[in-house]
Amino acid sequence: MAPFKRQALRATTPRALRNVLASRSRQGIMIGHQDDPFYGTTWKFEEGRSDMLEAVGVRPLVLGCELGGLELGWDHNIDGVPFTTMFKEIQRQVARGGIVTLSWHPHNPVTGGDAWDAKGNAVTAILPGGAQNKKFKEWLGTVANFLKSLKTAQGQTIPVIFRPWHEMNGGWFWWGKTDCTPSEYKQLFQYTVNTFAELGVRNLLYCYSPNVADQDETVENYMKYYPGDEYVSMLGTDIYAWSPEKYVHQVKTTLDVVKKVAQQHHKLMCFSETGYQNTPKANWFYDSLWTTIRNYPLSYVLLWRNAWDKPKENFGPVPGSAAAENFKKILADKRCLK
Ligand code: BMA
Repeated sequence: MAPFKRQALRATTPRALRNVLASRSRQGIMIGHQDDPFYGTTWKFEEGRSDMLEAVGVRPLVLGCELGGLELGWDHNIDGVPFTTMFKEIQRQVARGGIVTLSWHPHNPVTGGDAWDAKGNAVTAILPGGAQNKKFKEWLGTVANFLKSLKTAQGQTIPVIFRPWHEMNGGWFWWGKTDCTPSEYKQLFQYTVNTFAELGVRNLLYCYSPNVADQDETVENYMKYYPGDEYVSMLGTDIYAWSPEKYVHQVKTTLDVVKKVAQQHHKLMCFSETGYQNTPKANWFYDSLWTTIRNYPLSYVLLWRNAWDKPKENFGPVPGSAAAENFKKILADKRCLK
């Protein structure tokens, strides 16, 4: 197989994107970083910059962007990123041969609080027949317009990975386990996919991404909220090193399950979110993260954001740090696509 080379993404449909991801995942794993071109640990909104580029010499092959706030008609997302800037950076990302994945932390449609306001039986309220269904449909319409607008400078459709309603098996989001049942959750996911289809959104590959399980992951537990094969193209998992001593075990046991399900259901797999807050162990990126995941058939691993607004929220390599030096060992590995 010819060595991997970054070339402008030519895929214009989800199916073509799926083929690109499948073929790349046979060659190796892509590295992703949330919000990479927007801000870093010591800067924000300076065009051309990237913590990852400055720390380890390459831009991430996968760019994660956040849509929260779009549903309310804001011109910037919940982390202060203007949607016009996001649009431009998405174009640049695919022109460089990169991939885009979108997360969405929408506000609570019942209480008006943020995504973490897990109250008000919001999922029941937004499904058909519920008191907030009309409002939710409008929200989906606003988000659909942004998704449909994603085109290259030459006017070609940009297909992206969309990863809505993530970490549903945790108790912190209004679509999570404390405030909705698995059956309601599945309806929410299906309703989102169907409504976007009705609204003419044709550029999404959907990703399902539960949070790490309380006990060792099992197929049954992982699939508890699964909306069905027709609604999902990619299987992910979000695991942070909140308990660093457990991390490697958690990642292995979970990825074993994700791999099994992905093979059985013919889906792509990714490590949809990870990181060790502020990476206090200099060898963590290579010794804990990379050596654990490198032999899985992962499409990519996405490190969460290096937040400009929250000093503790630092998950990618930071320029000049010992952890960034260690990160370079990942890039030197043949299993890493660069
Ligand atoms: C969370 C945190 C928040 C952020 C949100 C959306 O995990 O990083 O600070 O607002 O993601 O990006």
